[in-house]
Amino acid sequence: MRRFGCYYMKTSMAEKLRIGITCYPTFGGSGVVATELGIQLAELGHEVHFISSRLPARLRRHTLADVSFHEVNTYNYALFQHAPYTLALAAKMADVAEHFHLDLLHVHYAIPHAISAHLAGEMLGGRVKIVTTLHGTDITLVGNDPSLHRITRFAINQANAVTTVSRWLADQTAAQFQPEVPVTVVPNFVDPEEFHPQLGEDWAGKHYACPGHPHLIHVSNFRPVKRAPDAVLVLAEVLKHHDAHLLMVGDGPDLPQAMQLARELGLNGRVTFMGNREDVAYLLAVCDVALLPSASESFGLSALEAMACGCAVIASDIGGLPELVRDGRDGYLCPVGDIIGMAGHVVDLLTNADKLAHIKADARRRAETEFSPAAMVPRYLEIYRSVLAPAQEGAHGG
Ligand code: GMT
Repeated sequence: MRRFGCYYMKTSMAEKLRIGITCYPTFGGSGVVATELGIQLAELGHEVHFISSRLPARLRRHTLADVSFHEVNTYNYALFQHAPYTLALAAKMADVAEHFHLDLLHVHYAIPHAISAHLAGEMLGGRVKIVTTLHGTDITLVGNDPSLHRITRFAINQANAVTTVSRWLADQTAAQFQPEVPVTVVPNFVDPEEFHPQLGEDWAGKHYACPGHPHLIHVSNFRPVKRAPDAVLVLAEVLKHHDAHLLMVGDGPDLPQAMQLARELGLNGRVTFMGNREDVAYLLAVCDVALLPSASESFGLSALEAMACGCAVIASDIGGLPELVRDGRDGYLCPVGDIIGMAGHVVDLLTNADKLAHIKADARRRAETEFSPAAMVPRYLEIYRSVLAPAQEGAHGG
């Protein structure tokens, strides 16, 4: 049960904003953050409209009483190779913004959402403001492809405000796109009441875990950048020295490879592949150590969710992860692909109960205090108010 009253004051009618949020509706971190932000804003009394191709995954668990969802439907004429989603989204954004008098559109992930928002803004004669949050591969991979670089830069520069989820990503954005607009860092956040260590205690699904064994967990979309098979290799190395069980949560292109590796290494009784799950928080809460062996990570939301559930995090020392995981305090950071190093830290933690307990508690405390909605949502609201300020002044003055 959420207790938002503890976090902030409810918004008065005069301060109420009407906000459109667009994100990918899948289990990806950018969609999760966008959804949680929308829920938090609605809890504060703002009017929130999600505009997306499907109901965002995390919104399925939420009662829709205080947020609206507008589905983008594409038209696939026989002449087209692909239905034009970017245009359908732009048209839907403009419709929703006009009908519900939206103050702003907050889009998560530049491609194609920031382009659609710009088009919607143009259709409405600039009456709706645009805030774009860059999440990672929209800058480092997709937006950097020669076919999309120019339009990504254009979209960034058309926004009224741009945010990134880490300092590292802000630096990457500056280096690769030389933005002409200021870029503000607003790190991701986690709801410490939804993700907390006690969740596992009375959980009916406990049987997924193997009682009596220490538990490792890897949660990702199993894309190559996550290096999910490395988690299996770490487990194999750990088992040479200590008992352990690994939960592999999520689905994606590298899942078959990770499963095959587990079979080849004879780990079948020691690793459980669980697919996509709605109860990730419960799974994290019954685990001790979360593994994030990614090759690139602008922030690492799954590390933060693990920390909130009291897991120590063993992660790659790359991207925005060092801004989240303090080496030696919330877990350990190792070079990408350093299986032996990662396994060594796991074994060290599993054989040293006091150290593990300390790190688990520190990780939880950091998530709860420094990466909470209370810490981050006001920063987004400040950005919203700053982009709306000139318009509001004009409206009052005129
Ligand atoms: O950028 C992506 O590949 C997808 C994106 C997502 O939707 O999950 O992940 C990025 O955004 C997350 C939320 O801000 C971050 O926690 C992830 O670190 C980031 N992924 C990468 O940078 C690879």
